[in-house]
Amino acid sequence: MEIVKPRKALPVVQHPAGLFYFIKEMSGEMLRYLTAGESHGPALTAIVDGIPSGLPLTKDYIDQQLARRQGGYGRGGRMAIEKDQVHFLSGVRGGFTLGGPITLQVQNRDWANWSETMSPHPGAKLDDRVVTKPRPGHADLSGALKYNHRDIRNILERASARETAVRVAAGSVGRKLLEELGIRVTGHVVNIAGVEAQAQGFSPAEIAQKAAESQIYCADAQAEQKIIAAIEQAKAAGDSLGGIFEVIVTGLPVGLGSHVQWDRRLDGLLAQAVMSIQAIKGVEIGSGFGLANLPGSQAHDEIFYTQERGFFRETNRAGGIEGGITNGEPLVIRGAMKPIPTLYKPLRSVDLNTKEPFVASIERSDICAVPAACVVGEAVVSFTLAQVVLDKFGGDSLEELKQNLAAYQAALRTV
Ligand code: EPS
Repeated sequence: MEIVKPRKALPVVQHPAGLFYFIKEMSGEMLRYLTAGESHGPALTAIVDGIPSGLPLTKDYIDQQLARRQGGYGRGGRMAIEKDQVHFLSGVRGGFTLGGPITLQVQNRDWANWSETMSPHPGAKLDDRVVTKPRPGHADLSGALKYNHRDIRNILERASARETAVRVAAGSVGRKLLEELGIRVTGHVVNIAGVEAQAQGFSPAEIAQKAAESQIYCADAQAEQKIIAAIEQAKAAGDSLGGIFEVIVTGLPVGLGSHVQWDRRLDGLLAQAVMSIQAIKGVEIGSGFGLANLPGSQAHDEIFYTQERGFFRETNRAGGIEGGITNGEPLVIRGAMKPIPTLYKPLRSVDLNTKEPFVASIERSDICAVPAACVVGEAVVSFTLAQVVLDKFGGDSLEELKQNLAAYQAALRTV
């Protein structure tokens, strides 16, 4: 354990030897969130702790993001039931944050159909809708073994990507904070089922506009048609499809994250955030895996300087991060989503209790949720960036944060 000079009030622990130690404040710990809730429980909840006071925040702002997450061609029957909306239970008054914990709640409309099965009380119908057949690709089997459950429902309810609804709500708070500082987050789908979308030559604002007009949040209308046809084909075949989304962030100051410690490197923090989204199997920053194929002379971004622009680059293969630190270029990060493992065309598996092989029964499912994952990607990237912004600039009110950032930027201009 490392002893550090406290910057803010830090938790103090009693050391076994009787000495008091300060716990090292982890990167991002000033701002954090937790989520709670089951897919067919009454609601999903998030507590966001560490947002400064004075941030304008409305239900409409968050609901817009929730609606985007529910959209996208290829969604299944559940989305016809839900109409996600946020309820503020604490931390916001008159459209502004107060500086205390913000509690966000998204109710599950499907709860009406599950209230007896999912009841927390001893009278719950626990024999209802029991799941004993683990689906390959889900948390079903490993979760049931680890938590010693005989009914896989006790795992799948929490493992479900339904949880991402409230993660988008929490991420939207981070996104709003970034917007106030002139930082913009744009997401778009760049690949579904191997169909590549071309967005070269478009600015992030153009990409955002084109993606907003697309049924699959893709900036390439030709690719969109091919992808919709592929989703239709997969649906007819009882199959599911994965893909890749990209998040671009502009307006980031130089110097977020740090090279000095492994858990402060921003690329690592972002990769963890994106990888934590259900069904994500790969993360890439900038040219990512492609860099492995290039000689060093073609893999880096040469440095230029003019009085007018300061330091700048002509290319952005690093995706805006060098040495774990933002370099002033746009952040570009991609997440690869595997095809949803709940299939109409089931895979072979083995019953948890009888150990008999079976072919899974058909369950309601989405065919493709890559557009939804893109919105979740924007949310988790926003939250992580809000964490490192507050880590570097601090401030208990938005005004103080803005002053701190402005002073840093003014100092940078004198370099
Ligand atoms: C999910 C299974 C489906 C999806 C769900 C994620 O739900 P259900 O089991 O109720 O049909 O619709 O996604 C959402 C509910 C959502 O809001 O995105 C899963 O198993 O992960």
